[in-house]
Amino acid sequence: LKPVASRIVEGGWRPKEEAQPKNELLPHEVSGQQVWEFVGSTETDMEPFRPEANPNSADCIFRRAKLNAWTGPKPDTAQPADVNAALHKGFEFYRMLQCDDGHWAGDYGGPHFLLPGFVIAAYITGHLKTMYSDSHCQAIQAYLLNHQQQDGGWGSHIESPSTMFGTVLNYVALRLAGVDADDPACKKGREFMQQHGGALYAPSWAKFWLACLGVYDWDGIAPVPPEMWMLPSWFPLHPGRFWCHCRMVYLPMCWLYARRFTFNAAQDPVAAALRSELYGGQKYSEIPWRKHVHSCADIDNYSPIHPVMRLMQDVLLVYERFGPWQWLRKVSCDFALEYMYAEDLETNYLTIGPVSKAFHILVSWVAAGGETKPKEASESRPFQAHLARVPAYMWVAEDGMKVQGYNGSMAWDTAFAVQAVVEAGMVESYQDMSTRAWGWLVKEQVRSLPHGDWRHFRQPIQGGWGFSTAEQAWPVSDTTAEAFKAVLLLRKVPSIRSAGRAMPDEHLCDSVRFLLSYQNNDGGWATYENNRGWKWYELLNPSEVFGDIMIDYSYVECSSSAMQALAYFSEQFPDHRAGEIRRSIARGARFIEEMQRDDGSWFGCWGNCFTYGCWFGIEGLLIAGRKPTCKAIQKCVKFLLGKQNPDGGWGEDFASCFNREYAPREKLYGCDSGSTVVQTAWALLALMAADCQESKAIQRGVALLLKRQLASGDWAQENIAGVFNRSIGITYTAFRNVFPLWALARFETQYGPRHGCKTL
Ligand code: LAN
Repeated sequence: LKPVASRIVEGGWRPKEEAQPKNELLPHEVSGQQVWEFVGSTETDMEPFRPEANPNSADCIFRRAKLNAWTGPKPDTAQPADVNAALHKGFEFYRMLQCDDGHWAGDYGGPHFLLPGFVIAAYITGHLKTMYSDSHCQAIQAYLLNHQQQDGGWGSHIESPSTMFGTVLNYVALRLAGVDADDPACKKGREFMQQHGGALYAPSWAKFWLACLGVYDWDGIAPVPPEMWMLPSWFPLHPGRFWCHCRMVYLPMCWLYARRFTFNAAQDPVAAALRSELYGGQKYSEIPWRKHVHSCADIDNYSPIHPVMRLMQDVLLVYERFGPWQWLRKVSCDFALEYMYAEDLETNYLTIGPVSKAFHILVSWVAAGGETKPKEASESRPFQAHLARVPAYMWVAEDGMKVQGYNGSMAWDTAFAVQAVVEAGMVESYQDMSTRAWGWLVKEQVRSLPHGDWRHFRQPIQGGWGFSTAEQAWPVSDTTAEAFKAVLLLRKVPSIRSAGRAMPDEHLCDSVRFLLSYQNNDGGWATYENNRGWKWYELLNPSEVFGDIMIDYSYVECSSSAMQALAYFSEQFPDHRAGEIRRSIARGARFIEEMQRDDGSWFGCWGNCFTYGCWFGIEGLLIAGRKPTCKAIQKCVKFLLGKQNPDGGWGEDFASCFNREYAPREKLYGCDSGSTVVQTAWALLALMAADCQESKAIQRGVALLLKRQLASGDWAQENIAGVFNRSIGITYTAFRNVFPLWALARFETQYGPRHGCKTL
């Protein structure tokens, strides 16, 4: 389903780029947050959002602002004659997008269940207009309207068919942001909800927000008891064992649930109206809430609540009905609140992600007495500090203003850009760009929590890199590894070592300690933490809409990156923990082999999808010393070659992630083929690393990348390339530059010359 053509956000939007000076409310300095402002009303010449075609924004507004601000030499617009020229053109373009402090920023939108949380929290606290100016509100409305689909609903993410999760939340956001109930968009939205049973059939995460807003009764919510925190830590079901994202979302939820916090909806005209709009006019006071605890529309039920969990929820409902043990409840709630405050301070008020962020905004206000003394609560320090960090999550693109999936993907994008330029052998040609990227990466290594914070289930994080910034303080195994690889590669270049910021060797050793300690018993690496639980926890997954969220599993991507980083380190420091590193890589390789599917592929969990997984699988095995001719790698090479499209490219549909079976993409938006440059680049990187003997296939893939390069040196934004929790797509705007460049670099400097095909 495609979005309906709608209003376009007009010009005048500017990202304010510099890192913000330290705000006295915040414990740490803010790094690289973009603050979006509307200046004047000039209509710019930006490309309009193409709603009939691609819902994935091309990030035109940000990119145009960067290009306009560029004062260096302008790139040549001539058609590149060969791969080398295409590489230069691509890097010349990409360096214009680099931020002053050395990182790359971009739109990290995609999910459709984040913005509503921010809007609802802002509305309840009475701060919609403090958090968002009038222009922001207009841009938010535009975003919501742009992504409404022809059937009147919204998807769970920008490429998903409409779901109740997307529709109920975005409908509410649209109304709270000021759109009238009689607006045709609202009418269509209500029709869609009605066709699926109304908001009673929304999934639990949507109902939770409705309950906070006072437009759904707490009796219809599955219990989220805060007492779970009081379980002994050895107990298998202790939430400290859950995947940190799951844990950190249910943390504020349990506190709000225990209080049954409710906005006074009856006194508010919009919320009062929602009480009838969401249920097709059914009388609110007559709705049998208890009957709907488990109701969820079929279109949303990706991982239906397991009977074991249903039973547990039913037992807990009885506990709630007869009144929980008050003393225990109080102690548990106090702990939850203290835990949230600790998380606020550790993450400089960003929290781990956008869902918890919206809940923390609300909690900080309620805990400061917002219900009875709204003025004092609004002035309270935690609430004000939370407001100061709202801009970190906001982004404006040609489809409007959105909440991003994270506070950005800066470290991830910067690490890949560096690896591409190093592989192209062009560090000296792009000296300034490379030195700045080095400086930023060095600065962004996490130095906090060297011993962890075990009271709040945090293992040591010193030496890691986060996916976004160090101040966010949630480093990930593979972002650490990719950033570490970039740093290790750059420090070999003499001009960087002499011109750039110094990085002491001990800091490099910290990263090694970090990576070694993050390896799991199965030999693989998970994301933010060591694995602390078992697969069967998935039986207790309380969210209908996500898959595999209960524990931090080992992933092929994280494992491969970690192994590569450790090997790069050993090459430069052969004496530091050499035996441990060797054994760790060997165990990692066995894990990767076990994860390979019978058809030779690897399932990618964080990128779309098998093409992505295969790239990591192959690189991981190679770094562990497996030969390109070994059976596992050859099987994967065969798999990838079998998926090449007639036009030379590769292209997978999002259905691959959702259904866990390879799904070719039929056609790209407005294009005859289903190939995408990002997936083509992943496949090429994998095949060239494996020294694929079919050099014609590689040449055809490279030709597609060249053909799709735009006159500016950029590539067009194609379909959504990122994924999480099996069912949600997420935009990576940097991928369309860094991966084609990296693949061209590998072709030009390594594979091509080896196979006697230097130029096409
Ligand atoms: C991310 C983004 C980056 C991603 C990679 C580094 C690419 C991956 O290899 C490891 C996992 C990680 C860090 C990751 C985990 C889940 C995140 C944080 C996200 C996809 C970005 C948004 C998502 C987060 C869970 C969104 C909030 C939604 C909830 C359901 C809580």
